[in-house]
Amino acid sequence: MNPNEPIAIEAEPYPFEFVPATCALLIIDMQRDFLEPGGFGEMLGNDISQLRRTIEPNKILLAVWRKNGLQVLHTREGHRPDLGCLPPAKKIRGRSPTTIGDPGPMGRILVRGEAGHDIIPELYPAFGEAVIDKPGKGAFYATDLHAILMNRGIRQIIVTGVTTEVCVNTTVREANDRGYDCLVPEDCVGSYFPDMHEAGLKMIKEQGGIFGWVSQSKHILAALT
Ligand code: TIU
Repeated sequence: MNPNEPIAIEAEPYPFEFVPATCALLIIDMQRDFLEPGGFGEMLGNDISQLRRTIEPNKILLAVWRKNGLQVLHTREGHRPDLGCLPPAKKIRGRSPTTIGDPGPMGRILVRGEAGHDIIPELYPAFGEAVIDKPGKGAFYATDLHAILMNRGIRQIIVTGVTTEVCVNTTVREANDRGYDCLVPEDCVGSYFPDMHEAGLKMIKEQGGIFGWVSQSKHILAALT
């Protein structure tokens, strides 16, 4: 594989052509509080198995991506310990008795520095991989992600992680508006709600790929190995 040569892979609504050297793998919010038994997500009554099925495919994709010397970035959703970046509306929305910033099963919920806020060990960032701490659902809002991608010459992004219709979808839309091509491998993204997962993917690839492309990790792996 020559990282400077374009590769085309099977995708919907049509093949995705990318140049590996200028394409980043962006792994969204694979955090303990969303994915682990006993975390905030499960405490709210969500089915974490729908998210946990993405761990293995992400692990394989990440290993192959790293082996090829390609760019990797990770995000975490969370807030300053003083909650200065937590909008009051976000704090109260959901009407749960326990909300963001409160003590939870793995420390204060979605607060930076707490155990539950960190990335699961299976996909832990390696030295040199940027970790973007974001206060919103999208990875571009109030972060330096766009600057980092531009400084590194990145034009295309493979977006994986959780959840399909919330943080993955919002990030793909933000990236699309900034001129990036996005590919979402469907086995590497997940939602607590299978119907929302399907809808989230459909929204990306409909209308001729209005926000990007949808594929499967096996097609990316086949192109890289
Ligand atoms: N990362 C992310 O998607 N955060 C969420 O709050 N997701 C939900 O589905 N709630």
